[in-house]
Amino acid sequence: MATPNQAYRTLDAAGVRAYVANQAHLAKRLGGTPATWQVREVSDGNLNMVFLAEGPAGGVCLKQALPHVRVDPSWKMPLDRTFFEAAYLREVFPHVPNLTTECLHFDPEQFILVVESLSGHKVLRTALMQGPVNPDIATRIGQFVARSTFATSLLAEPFEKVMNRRICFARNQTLTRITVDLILTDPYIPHPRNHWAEPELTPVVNALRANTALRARVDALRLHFLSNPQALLHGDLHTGSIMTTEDDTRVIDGEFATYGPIGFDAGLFIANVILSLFSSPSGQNSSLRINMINSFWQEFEKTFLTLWQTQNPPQDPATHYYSTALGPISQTHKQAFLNSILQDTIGFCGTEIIRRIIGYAHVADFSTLPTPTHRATRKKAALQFATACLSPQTPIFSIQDFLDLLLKNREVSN
Ligand code: SR1
Ligand code: MG
Repeated sequence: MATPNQAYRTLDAAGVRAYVANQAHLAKRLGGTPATWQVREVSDGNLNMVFLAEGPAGGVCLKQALPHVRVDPSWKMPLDRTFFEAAYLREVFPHVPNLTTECLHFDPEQFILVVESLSGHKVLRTALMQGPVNPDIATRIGQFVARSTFATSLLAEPFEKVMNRRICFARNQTLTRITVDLILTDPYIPHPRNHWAEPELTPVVNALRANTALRARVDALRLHFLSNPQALLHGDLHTGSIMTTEDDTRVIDGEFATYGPIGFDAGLFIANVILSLFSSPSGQNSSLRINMINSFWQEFEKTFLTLWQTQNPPQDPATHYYSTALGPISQTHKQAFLNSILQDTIGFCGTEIIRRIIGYAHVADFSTLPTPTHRATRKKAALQFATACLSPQTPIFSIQDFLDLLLKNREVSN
């Protein structure tokens, strides 16, 4: 399945038109005749080709895997990532139907995935770079993470179902390798994939790498990521994986889906809001971003706990984890579980910030700052904050402690 077979062809816009025309259920969504459809390439991420096809009745988004990384053709890659994205959507869509897209079609020979078109939506990273956004967007992502992870965890289903799904997603090894290398390994060692433009960052990078306590924490997080299959993760929940309007928010791009610790998804989302905070030209948008992080976490915690309290466990008594029949002690155990997710979230948040500044795949957010000096100052401050997130000495026991620390670091960089 993973290597191109004889039938595989990389599509261009004309190929997309012909492909959609050949799939009756997709052609019907667009309406009209294929000759009247608008087809345009909108590839934006690092890995795949993406097209929008629109007709008089509606549109679809078609994504095709390439046998290499889109932004680096010398980096060869198997094609099966589209399979995992389709499988992820099929698993989580029933639990978050208004917060992601439905898989309309998957082609296992052409490695094509088709979902509904979100042509009226903006990428959240771009929206944040352009100005204020509706803070409810973060609340919706809190819902998304709570619902998608709870539903695929042992708290919601008998272990046999969970383990079968784990077997499936354990095969997503090419993209898991990217995560393990790019987020949790490379930035802490000299590696040709790392880069940064500002020479002022070099002493900060050297200090990071000389910090043995920090490196031990990252080591522990890497092991934790690979050995704690708490729930099915999106696996790449940055602000480029979220499309939004004022009142509608969808999570896209679940190709990195894998079982892992829930704090990984939460940490990546929060880290990318923080990158936006450190790169925002004036301090005026800080409170919006702080509110977003707070709302995200409050909603995540509330929704996850409510699902846990109210969902009738299946008949199997072996799934009654922290049963409410245990009285107050069950609450204590549930809260301890949520607290451990917060600790994971803070750790993975630190690693995501670091890799987006000195690793392979940077973020566009800092390009809104006017000069290289401004960019260096803010990136240094973000790295200092990430270092604190990964320091065993930093006392962070609640989301409020975390936000206080963040504000302190942000103020210093002004
Ligand atoms: C080679 S892929 C680099 C990055 O792009 C994806 O969106 C993931 O974030 C990955 O780490
Ligand atoms: Mg992506």
